[in-house]
Amino acid sequence: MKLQPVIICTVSFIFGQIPLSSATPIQWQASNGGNDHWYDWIQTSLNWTDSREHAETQYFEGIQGHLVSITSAEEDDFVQTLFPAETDRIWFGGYQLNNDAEPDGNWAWVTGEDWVYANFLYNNDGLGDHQDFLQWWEGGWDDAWDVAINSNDWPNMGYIVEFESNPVPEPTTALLFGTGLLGLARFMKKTK
Ligand SMILES: [Ca+2]
Ligand SMILES: [Ca+2]
Ligand SMILES: [Ca+2]
Repeated sequence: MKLQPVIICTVSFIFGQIPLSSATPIQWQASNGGNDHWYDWIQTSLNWTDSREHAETQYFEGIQGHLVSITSAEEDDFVQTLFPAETDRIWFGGYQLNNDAEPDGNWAWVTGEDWVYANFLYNNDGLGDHQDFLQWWEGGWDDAWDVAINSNDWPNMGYIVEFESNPVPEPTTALLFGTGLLGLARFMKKTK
């Protein structure tokens, strides 16, 4: 019983080190028409450039992350399930090349994927000149300046990270597989 305070202190110390900003990534499953990629909403007050770098330091099941690329209406719909619709100021991995003024467009994804889909709230004329970085804003996409976000004004700010590949087998699958091998080894030993 004397150990209890030590345990409580240790537990709170450990949990104090875990970023509160990140939940477990959620998979857009192929069985639901997805690509089996994993996505997560990271709550930070970083600007777009720093969020891009931060996303690339994120790993899930050994897979490196990147700021989300959204290349279909279906992927857009899935990404929107990761945060409340009324949430503003969430960075996505789109940016404008060459600091172009609107309506020039010239949008690109951090992944180099083709810009084949967009969901801007306003028509091109309403997009901001030299606002070159893609964010979620009041129910749709918007271009924004590359500025850090005041967390007092925007408590749910952050970015979406995407992990491209399928993870390693679930522990239960690995365990079953291992148990199967063990059974096979025993069977072969017996039959020798
Ligand atoms: Ca994507
Ligand atoms: Ca712009
Ligand atoms: Ca804008």
